[in-house]
Amino acid sequence: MESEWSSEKTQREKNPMSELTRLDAESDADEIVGIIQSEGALILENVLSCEQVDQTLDEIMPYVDATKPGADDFGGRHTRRTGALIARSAICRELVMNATVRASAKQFLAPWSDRIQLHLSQVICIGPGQPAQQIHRDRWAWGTHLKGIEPQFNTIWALTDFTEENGATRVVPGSVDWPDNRKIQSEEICQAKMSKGSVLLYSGSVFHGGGENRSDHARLGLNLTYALGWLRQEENQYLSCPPEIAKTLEPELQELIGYTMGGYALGYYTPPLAPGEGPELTGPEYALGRKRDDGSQFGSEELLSNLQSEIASSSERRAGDGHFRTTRRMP
Ligand SMILES: O=C(O)CCC(=O)C(=O)O
Ligand SMILES: [Fe+2]
Repeated sequence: MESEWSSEKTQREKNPMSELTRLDAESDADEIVGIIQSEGALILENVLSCEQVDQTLDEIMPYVDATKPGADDFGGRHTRRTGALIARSAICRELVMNATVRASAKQFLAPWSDRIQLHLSQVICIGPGQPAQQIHRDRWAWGTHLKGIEPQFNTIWALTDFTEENGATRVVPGSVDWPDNRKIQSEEICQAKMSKGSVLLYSGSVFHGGGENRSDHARLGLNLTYALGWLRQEENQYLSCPPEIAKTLEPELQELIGYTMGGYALGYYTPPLAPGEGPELTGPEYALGRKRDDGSQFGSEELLSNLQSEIASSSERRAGDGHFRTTRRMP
């Protein structure tokens, strides 16, 4: 695929604060993660062929066309957001499992969790007339409580060209460690201009937002994001992809969307059956027919021993201890 942004500009010849780094699709996780850590975002060029983009559009457009525009300014009143893509689209399942992206997400999030999970799947269709979205951090889905960690690794797959006019994502390179209340200046913002089939990779900590669409056509991006395995997901995967559908997916994808334990004591359930008809505490895999009723257990022995090693090597004081003591009534 040819475009005005690919070819020789793939190399890192750029003004650091005004353009995003562009890498080719064969780049490895080490290189990707290094750049995301320092700059907060990059463009992986020409990951999908035009045919693959067209196939993706064939699968998702019936849902996008039937989607109502957003009901508030943040989501965008001329923007349509369409989810449940794992349940609805075979190609989206493949994209979410993309080896380079997953390896990068896993490596980026590894300091805080062995397990990563899908955080959300959403087509973002920015229509003509949509003003620029408020600049934000995606990690604010959890408020501002998480400190000192990177909770999230994100992708936006361009399903149309992303141009200055049609609302290419606005990004503030290098903003990952700025204070949450930092006012962003217009000269600090650049746009993720890229040809369809390219992918914007960005940290949950980088300031960014959807661009203004001044064109006469829609801008289509596929937002697939990953988070630490022990956090709540932005899109509730158990409802967007319930067990009847999740059963039909490959086990690795089942686990990626959340049908596994998030830690030794995180995510078990009890099927609410008549007395004696099912297990008590068991893992989510049971709902997909992948686990036997072999007795009540939080998580596996392995998860328990991982937790015990983590505790043994953790010497930090519990964050907020002082506040806890002075503001809560203790028994
Ligand atoms: O569509 C885009 O370019 C970005 C949208 C975005 O950042 C969001 O909705 O959180
Ligand atoms: Fe965002």
